[in-house]
Parts: sequence; structure tokens; C-alpha cells
Amino acid sequence: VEEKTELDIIGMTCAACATRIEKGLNKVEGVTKASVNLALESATVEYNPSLTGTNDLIKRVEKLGYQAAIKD
Ligand code: 9UX
Repeated sequence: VEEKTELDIIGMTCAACATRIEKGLNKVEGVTKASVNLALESATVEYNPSLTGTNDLIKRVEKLGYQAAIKD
């Protein structure tokens, strides 16, 4: 079973930022698909909830130097 979440990403200023975050999120254990949209300042992430969760995803983004929050 997979879950899908959308995150707001704050602090991206160029296309390489989006690529960095996308790669970082895809490396999180349990993530099956992550895509980042620079223009929308958001990320869509599919993951196995038995392996990871939104806290892990947000922490990974913060580790890369950006801010993240679950989209309302
Ligand atoms: Mo672009 Mo983002 O030069 O951290 S990669 S601003």
C-alpha cells in the first residue's frame, strides 16, 4: 500500500534546487516516487507508509537547506 502526499517547499530559487530536492527525496528509504515542481513550489511524494512518513520527508528537505510543510 502506498501513500501520496504533497508538500509546500520554500526557498527554491533555481531549477537545480528542484532537482536537488527531487533526488534527495527519492533517496529516502520507502519513497517510490518524488517529483518537485519549481513553479508551484511543491513536491508530490509517493511512499510506503511502513517505511517512512511526512516527518522524514520534511527533515530531508530541511537537511538540504529548504523549508517544507504538508500542504493543506
Ligand atoms: Mo540554484 Mo538552488 O544555483 O540551492 S541550486 S539556487
